[in-house]
Amino acid sequence: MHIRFLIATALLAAACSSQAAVVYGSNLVVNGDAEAGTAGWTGYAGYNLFQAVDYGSNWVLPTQPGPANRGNRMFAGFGQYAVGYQTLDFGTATTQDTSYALTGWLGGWQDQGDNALFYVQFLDAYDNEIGSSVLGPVTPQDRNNQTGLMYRETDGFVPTGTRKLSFWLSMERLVSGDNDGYADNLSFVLQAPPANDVPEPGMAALFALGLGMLGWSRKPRR
Ligand SMILES: [Ca+2]
Ligand SMILES: [Ca+2]
Repeated sequence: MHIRFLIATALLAAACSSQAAVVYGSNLVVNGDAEAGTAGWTGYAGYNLFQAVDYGSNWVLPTQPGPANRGNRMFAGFGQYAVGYQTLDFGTATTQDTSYALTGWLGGWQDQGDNALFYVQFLDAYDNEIGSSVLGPVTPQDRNNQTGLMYRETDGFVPTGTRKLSFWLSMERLVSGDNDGYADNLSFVLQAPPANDVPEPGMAALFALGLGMLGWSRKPRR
């Protein structure tokens, strides 16, 4: 009897970990605040990966416009075009009426037009883009020609059938040697559909299976 219980538990654990399921209410961008350098981000062939730089006189001062909780580092461009991305696979499609909030701080240097974009792709199981959302660019006019970062946000509903997300951060250099497209505190958060929607059928069934087998295995033997 013990074996069956263990198998049921193992199956349940394996199914739940591989069917990662959709995570609500927390930031799904890995290292969106640059505090871990460029960890979590992958470069794209033919482009430079952006860099993580310390707040300071070469870039944005700790006292210049930007997030209050900016930490020690932010992202800055590198070369003429800098690109990095990360992809998250839920292993299952998002439920209808799942909504999202995309937020971040973007900016640049003085009156230079160098800028940053934060772009999210909604992908189906075959990596087709079935929707997208973007923050930026923040222009020198937006910043009153002041060095710093400005808060941007947008929200909406996740396209039905979305199974993966790809987050893209890119910077474009328009003036002088440094690529002064800046970004920090990038965030993408999902909100669950209203409670009366049907729960995730796969996991519900697996839980029922696991608990059913557990109950069965505990029946006294005589
Ligand atoms: Ca930071
Ligand atoms: Ca520049």
